[in-house]
Amino acid sequence: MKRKAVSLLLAALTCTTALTGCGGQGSTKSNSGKSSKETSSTAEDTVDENGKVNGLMNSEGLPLVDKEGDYKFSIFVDNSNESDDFYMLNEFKKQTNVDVELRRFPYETATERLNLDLNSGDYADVIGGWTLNDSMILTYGVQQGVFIPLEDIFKKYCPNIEKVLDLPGVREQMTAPDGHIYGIPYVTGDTTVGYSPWINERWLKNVNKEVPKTTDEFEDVLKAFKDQDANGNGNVNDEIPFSTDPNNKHIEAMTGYFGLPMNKFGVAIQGDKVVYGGAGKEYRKFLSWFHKLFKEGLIDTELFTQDSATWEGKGNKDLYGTSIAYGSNEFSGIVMDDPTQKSEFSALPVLNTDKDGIWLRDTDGFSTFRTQAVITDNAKNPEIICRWFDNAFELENGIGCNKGPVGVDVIKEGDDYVIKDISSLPEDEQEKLSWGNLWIQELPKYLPADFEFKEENPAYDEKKALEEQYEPDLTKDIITENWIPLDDIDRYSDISTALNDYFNQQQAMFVMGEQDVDDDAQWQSYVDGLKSLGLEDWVKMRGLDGIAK
Ligand SMILES: [Ca+2]
Repeated sequence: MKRKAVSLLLAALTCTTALTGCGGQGSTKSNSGKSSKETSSTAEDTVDENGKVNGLMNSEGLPLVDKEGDYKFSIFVDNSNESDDFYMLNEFKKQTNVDVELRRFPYETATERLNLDLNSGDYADVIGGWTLNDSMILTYGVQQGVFIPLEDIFKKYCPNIEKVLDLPGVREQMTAPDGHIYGIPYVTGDTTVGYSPWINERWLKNVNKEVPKTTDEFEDVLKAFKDQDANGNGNVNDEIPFSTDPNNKHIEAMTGYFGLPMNKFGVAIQGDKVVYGGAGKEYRKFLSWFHKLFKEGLIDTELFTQDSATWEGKGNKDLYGTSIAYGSNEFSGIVMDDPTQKSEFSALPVLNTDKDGIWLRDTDGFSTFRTQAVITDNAKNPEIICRWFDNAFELENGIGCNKGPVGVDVIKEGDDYVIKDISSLPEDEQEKLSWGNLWIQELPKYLPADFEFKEENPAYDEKKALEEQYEPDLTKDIITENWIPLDDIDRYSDISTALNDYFNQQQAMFVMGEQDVDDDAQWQSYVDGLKSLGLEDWVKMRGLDGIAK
């Protein structure tokens, strides 16, 4: 579910991604008046003799306002739930006395609706979900002041949000180029290794091979898979030694085996620099090696043409020796989260670690989404809204939003939170406690990244095993996102699309041998093609340190 959300986010951003921190020096013009007015908002707060901030909010503790109906705010969000009845939303109303009016639209129509709202001036007090992006923060926040700066309110009233901002790199990621924070941070536990190759251990046994440690040994194993009846069905010709998830092929990640760990946009880590790697000699080495495997019949011939269903179907028929995937469950045909089942696949080790082999660290164990909720200048008493979110970030409220309310389907035992089996509850009760009905999952919530539930029958966690295995061979740093200067956003987006299409199309041609990666003139022509699409400008806007040669 989270991955779906992330892919939506990426789509919405059209990869407004780049390097470390935001800083994004200068670039964006700030629209003078508005920001300075809003910056002083908490300085003008008054506290009366009853301890009320601005005549309404209790300065400490719960409830936030004295009685139900004293304060109400609206939230615009993309969400396709059947009803407005969210378990934790009701809990928060009891805790805070604050009412929420939801304006929910499915993702497909939310963007258009939000633009209409913003143009008409009749927008909600809070805008949240996957429809926001960096460009909107710059336009409606930095330039127009429709979204208001929140950092002073956080500092004064929101200890839980402050703790989240103090996590490594989060405040930098959240801070817009004008120095203000416009979003309520959404930080969520994430994997350090996204997509990676998985290798079939039963096949390895059947062909009498050890787990490979180098690209040569790997090639040797793939050949054995191809030449023998590795799946043991009596047919020596049906084995597909190597395949990959068609929507997330990520074969360029294997450039890490040759010393240049790279993401799917070709952005790579080279020592302490972040560079464009798609024109680099290591990527060329990888393509040359991978083309050789292709030529030897070791790679799925449908690699560049199949859809997900085809890929999964072949996996379910036991035809793969290796495949790249987020998790092997996606193609191995076993039932996910069933503690009695462990996939026959395990993580292929990072290859060539005796030389330069290294793998890209995707996250530091958590991801920061910086455009998940903003407060608009239509909101009265934005300090109440910030504290409402701050209260949602309390540990047991975070547990409630993520897994279920404590005392109902999560039980506290000592310091542990144990997930309770609720399958004996009536169906409508179970329905109320389902993930999508707990909380508007498109909005920020928070659980510490290292928080673990205690499960009575924990399922084998292949992802955790993978992370532990890869940890010594991961890059120290991750690739992060910068703020693309507002004036550059359209051009950046156009070049990104063109570069991406070209990179993928040329990759397929090199792998399949439609052009020769080992031919200097053909390689140079590919590199020139990248440059003619605007690679050099793109690298500057993306804040990279250069282009790997
Ligand atoms: Ca066979």
